[in-house]
Amino acid sequence: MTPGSGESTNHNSHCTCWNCPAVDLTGKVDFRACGQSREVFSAGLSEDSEAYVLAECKRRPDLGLFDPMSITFEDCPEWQMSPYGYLLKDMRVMILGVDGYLGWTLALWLGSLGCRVSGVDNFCRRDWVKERGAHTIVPISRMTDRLRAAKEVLGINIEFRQMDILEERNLLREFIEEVKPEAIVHYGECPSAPYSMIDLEHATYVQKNNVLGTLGVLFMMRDNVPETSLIKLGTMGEYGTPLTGRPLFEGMFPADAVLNWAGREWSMGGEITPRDPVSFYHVSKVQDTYNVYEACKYWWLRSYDVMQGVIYGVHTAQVSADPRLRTRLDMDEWFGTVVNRFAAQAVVGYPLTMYGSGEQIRGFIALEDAMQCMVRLIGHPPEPGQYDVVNQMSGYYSIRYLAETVAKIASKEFRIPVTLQRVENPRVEADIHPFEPIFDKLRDRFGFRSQVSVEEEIYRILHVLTQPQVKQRIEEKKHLILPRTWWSGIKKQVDTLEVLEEIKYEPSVKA
Ligand code: USQ
Repeated sequence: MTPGSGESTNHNSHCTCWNCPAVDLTGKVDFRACGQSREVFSAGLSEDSEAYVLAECKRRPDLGLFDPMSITFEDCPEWQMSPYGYLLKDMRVMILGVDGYLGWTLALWLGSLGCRVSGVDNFCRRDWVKERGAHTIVPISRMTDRLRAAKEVLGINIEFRQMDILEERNLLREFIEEVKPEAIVHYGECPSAPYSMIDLEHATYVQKNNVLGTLGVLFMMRDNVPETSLIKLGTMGEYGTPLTGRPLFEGMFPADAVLNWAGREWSMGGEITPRDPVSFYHVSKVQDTYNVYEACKYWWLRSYDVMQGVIYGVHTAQVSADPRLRTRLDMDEWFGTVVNRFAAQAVVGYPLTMYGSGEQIRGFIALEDAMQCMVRLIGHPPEPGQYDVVNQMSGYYSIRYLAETVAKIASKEFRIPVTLQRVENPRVEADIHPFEPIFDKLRDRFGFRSQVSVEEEIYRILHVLTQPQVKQRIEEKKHLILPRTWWSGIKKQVDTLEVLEEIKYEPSVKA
């Protein structure tokens, strides 16, 4: 993609030092309110009020003490225009989980925009996948080789430390003190619903790792970098798929939402919306939501909680620049997400595995689009004490539609005949349900415009997966395609319910 083409770049020009992580706020203020907006705070500064707040800039100490609302990003030389709006010059961004599918991709993306990227990881994603007998089908390099290649090919230096953010909190604390990140992106959690449903041991592990790991990060931020923004990965799956069909708002009810009961009415505006998570993994994300929300309320931390849809894809300009820079791609039942799995299945002639009716609907986002969203959020930090939620997806589709789309592209562009199958659904999930996600904020407030269509990204995935070395790696793990992790606890491989007709490529009459 051409960075910036057709996108909004001025979404954050009006932000002021009130939002800036380089600024220390000082003064006589009431720190007890969550999400005090600039407007609300200013309104409280009446003439007879004793409250006041002043800013001191760590990057421009010569300014002394000043009114934090007096300088906008547009006016500040430390904020410079990028294809995604203003970004702090050499912004220090720390990525927790930098070795993962998203973490590694984001590190390269941010590095190529001039950010000073640091990252931590304990390589647990590699271990979990290995534990299940699987492997990433797109081969990835060891971290030392990745770092070297990032420097050689893209000129990016990534400051990496190996550590477990839960078990080695002292190391993380030291690293945060040393780097003083201006944004922390938290990808450092176990992302798999089926992995959390294997047995008690796995459920416990996932919840402990995710919830307590994040809790530690919050305390460290309170003590060391309270002005830094936390961009925390949540999931659309926190909301579930309510059968009433009520809209899935972005984390909190909008101002005009009303609860009407027994002839009385209450405003619901600003309250966290109900959650109905769909696995013990998703429950861990709901617990995170409350912990992050509370930390913002108690300590004036600032966070965007990113409810990301199902991610798919292989491509960004940086990961495609060299084989050593590739990010992982999983296709096993535990760590492969559905579109990536379907593409892998198509390549080796395995009937695409739609669970149940295949009519389930989910929000989706391509890797490249997800990266764009993250940069926009980093460049537009929340206000002090602000906890906000974005639903990060670029569209929603049924599983069947996606299977058919993979089949059509495989058949038309790669001459691979593809069959679809319906298999028993090992999960407990509604397979016929209404779905009305609201995902306006990233577009309206942060200027996000999707740059890649589902068809385009599926083409790119198939292009990579049809390479002989990758295809061979799929063949080697073909036996891990059919799921055997049942939410009910039964131990057996799912059975096929129906095999659908092969989707054949029909050239248009013109062609
Ligand atoms: N599905 C199939 N066939 C398959 C695999 C999945 O029909 O071979 C269906 C599932 O039943 C489910 C949907 O596809 O309805 C999505 O499943 P998935 O495995 O692609 O994704 P999920 O388990 O929901 O989790 C993934 C990520 C997780 C993230 C979540 C976003 O692994 O980290 O939180 O997507 S969301 O689904 O919006 O909660």
